[in-house]
Order: sequence, then C-alpha cells, then structure tokens
Amino acid sequence: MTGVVVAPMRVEASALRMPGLVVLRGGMGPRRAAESAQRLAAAGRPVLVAGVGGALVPDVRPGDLVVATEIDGPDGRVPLPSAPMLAAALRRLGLTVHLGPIASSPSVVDGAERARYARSGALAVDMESAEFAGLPGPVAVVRAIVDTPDQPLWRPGTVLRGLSGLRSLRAAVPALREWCEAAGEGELLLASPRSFCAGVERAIEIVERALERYGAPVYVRRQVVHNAHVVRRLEALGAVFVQEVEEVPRGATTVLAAHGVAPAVRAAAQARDLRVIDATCPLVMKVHSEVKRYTGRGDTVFLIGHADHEEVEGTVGEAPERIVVVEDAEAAAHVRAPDGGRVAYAMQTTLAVDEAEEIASVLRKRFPSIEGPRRDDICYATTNRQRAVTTVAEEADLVLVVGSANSSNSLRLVEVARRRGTRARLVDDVSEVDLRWLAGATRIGITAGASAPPDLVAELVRCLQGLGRTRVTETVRADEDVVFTLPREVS
Ligand code: 0CH
Ligand code: SF4
Repeated sequence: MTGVVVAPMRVEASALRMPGLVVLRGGMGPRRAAESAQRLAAAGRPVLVAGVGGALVPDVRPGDLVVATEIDGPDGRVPLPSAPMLAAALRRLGLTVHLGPIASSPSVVDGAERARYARSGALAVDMESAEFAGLPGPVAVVRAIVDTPDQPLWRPGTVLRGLSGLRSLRAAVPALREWCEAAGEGELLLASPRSFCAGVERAIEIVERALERYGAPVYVRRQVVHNAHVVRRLEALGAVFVQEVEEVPRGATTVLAAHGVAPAVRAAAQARDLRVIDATCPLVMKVHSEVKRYTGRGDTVFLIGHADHEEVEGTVGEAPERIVVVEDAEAAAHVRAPDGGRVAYAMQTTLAVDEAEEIASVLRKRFPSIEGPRRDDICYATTNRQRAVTTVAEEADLVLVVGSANSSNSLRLVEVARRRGTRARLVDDVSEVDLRWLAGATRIGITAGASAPPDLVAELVRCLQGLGRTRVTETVRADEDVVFTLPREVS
C-alpha cells in the first residue's frame, strides 16, 4: 500500500496537492494530530508528514527543508530511518535540505523556548510530528522553514517567508511522491559473505598503523582500496593520497595500495629514499609470482583482465614485453603469441568467475599446451561474494550493491546479479539510492564489494527497514576466516 502525505494545515495541504499524491489534512497542533494518527494507524499506510516549521539553528534558513532523522517529542526520541533517502531525493530536485532531529512541541515556540529546544540538538521545531512518529509503519517528516531565531513569527516579512516555505513544499512534491511509492512492506535478503575481505582489512590496518607509528602525514600511492568512504576516513586521520611516488617528499613514509604495483614503482620509491610499506594483497602478489615464473622462462602470458585497472597495470609491469592483456572472449579468439607452444595465462583477482572462465576456455582451446592456474586466479573473496549475490538475485526484485564506481569487484557483483535477470544498482552509500528504484520492490537483495565498509551496509539496512522492508534474512554461501599477516614495518 503506497504512503499518504499528512499536512497539518489547509494552506499546506493546498501547496502539496498534485496528481499522484494522496494528501490528507491532519489538523494543527498535537491534539488534532493525535486523532489523525489514530485513524492512520488503523489504515496501516506509510505516512509522510509535510508542512511548515520553525528553524532552531542559524544556518537553517526560510525556504530550506528539514528532513527529520528523529522526532524529539514529549515521550522521547523516535528515529525515522528512511530520512537519508528522502533527503537525497529532495536534493536531487535542487532543494536545500538539512538532515537532523526535529523537536515536536505542544505549542508555538519562540524566544527563550526556541533556544531551549535548540540545545537539544534539534534543527527545527513543529507541533504535530510526535503524534505520528510512533505509528507502526514507515513514517517520514519534512518541514519547510518559515521562521528562524533571527526572523521569528509575526515580525515583518512573515508572509513572504511563509510563501517561500510553501513554495519549497510544492517543489518537494515529486520527491514526496517517490517516498510514498517506495514505502511499503517487504523483505531484505542479505548476501553473505559481503563487504570487507582480508586483503582490504589488512590494507586499511597498514595505513592506520603507519599513522600511529610514524605520525601524519603518511603518503598512500593511489586509493589504498577503491572506496571513497575508506579514502575519506583515512584522509581525516592524516593519510595523503597521491597518484605517483614522485609526488611524495623524499624519505617520507609511503604505503602502496592493495592492488599491487609494477617493479618500476618500487624502484622509483627506492630512488626517492621512501620508507615503503607494501599493502599489496598477498593474493595479488601470488599472481605477480606466477606471471614472473612464466615470463622468466620465456613464455608469453595472456593476462585476463581489464587493461586500465591498477591491478592489471601492476601485474603487466612485471614483464611488459611478454604480457598481453586479454579483456574478453573475442580478444581471446584472436590474440597471438610469438611461440604458441610457450604460452601461459593468469587473471586479475576480481573478475566475474563465469566470464573469466569463458575467456580462459577460449585460450585453452586455441593453445592446447597453455599453462595456467589450477582453477582460476580469482580470489576467494570475489568468488564467495559472487556466489552469494547470485543466490540472492534469484529471489530478489532488486539488488543493491554497496561499493564505489571504480571498484572492479563491486561492479562485477552488479553484473552477476543482472545476469540472473534481476535489476541491480551500485551505490556508494544510502544517499545514492534512488527511491524510484524501490517502488514495487518487495524483496530487496543487499550485498557489498570487498572494499565497502560494513557500517554502510548496516545504514542501508536501517534505511530500508524504515521504508517498511522490516524482515531481514541472510543467505550464507561461505564462511570466511582468512587473515593475512601485516608487513614488519607495522607489525
Ligand atoms: O575490485 P578492485 O580490484 O577494483 O579493488 P577494490 O574495490 O579496492 O577491492 C579490493 C581489492 C583489492 C585488490 O585485489
Ligand atoms: Fe585480496 Fe581478493 Fe581482497 Fe583483492 S579482493 S584484496 S585479492 S582478498
């Protein structure tokens, strides 16, 4: 059942009335709001309270919107977990949106009382939300600001500020409609394993320990793992991310990213007297070793992978003259070697298992004596996450993959889900979830790439539960207990 918008006052309801949106008048003040809430509880529909409100802090201005992360009412604080997705939908409309607690007061707030409410940490105040916040189904609250601490009610300009608030409410309608259509009962299907792998945990810990032991700044060549949130957090701790070691001051502490580097990069780091701490995943190092062994004895190596990916650049750097990158089955069908009897193949660790196998089988057919890994070079974490998302995709209407756009293994999870015929989207965090994707999606699968922090998944789950997908089941396709030792510089 889609949601309804509840507007306390007639003027607010009029601003919100547009095709496709069910708008009810809830009445002004807590008493009338309580009566409306009782009626809505019986109807069991998701409720979005929308109206005007007063700002409590100076940077929330007339015409801005405040989306409540929680309602602070007489009976305590009630969280409204779908708020980040509603805020993101409103921001996509170009509106100025603040995300934070809203206080719900029994009467109009001004003067000293406004200051008292502000001290609670709330951004805005209204008089009705507390009555709706505790309803059993999904609830959201958005308030368009008309008065502020320095421009209180009943001062010159109130009418204009009121109009500006009502204009914002009207402009918000497309996003409110999206929320109403996205809200509804359903289930979350968590794929397991998901999120951090052992190589990523090790790489992050290396940077953290380097900062502790050697002090900031610690330079990191390239993104230590391909995740914007991880990079931002480490930057806040004092890590400085660079593209090339040439940008690092001589002698400085420098971490090499998890994806591995070409020997030329190590040589350049040595030439600058850098204290190098290598965060290359041991499973990437294993592929480097295989490739070195093959090329060392004169073989041509077909490296199955994406030519512009950092891991592949690093591996190719082991012997650029003897390594040929093969990106797809079509390329495998035409690739050549100086001596077809002396060939081998290896793989990027984060490919789609089925695609890589298809490419390898073309190579094996064309070069019967070709040597390669016993099964593949795709690491345990990539394989397990793909297996788990496959199972979940078979049951889901939509799969959400948490990960950054430059993360190969995360992108592969999206593709694997889509190959099962299921809609799938990659999101860096909840703010990238478009409410329109969720309309009609009763069963939503969730996974995360090996570089995506687990707390982002937890936040996504909370948000979707706030939209009504309250049941959570987990499909476990493998147990992971892999742990890698740390390099001696930080152990
Ligand atoms: O999936 P890719 O290789 O893009 O990298 P990531 O997202 O940083 O995940 C961790 C893998 C690191 C090296 O295999
Ligand atoms: Fe290592 Fe695999 Fe994780 Fe890459 S995805 S860091 S190869 S465990």
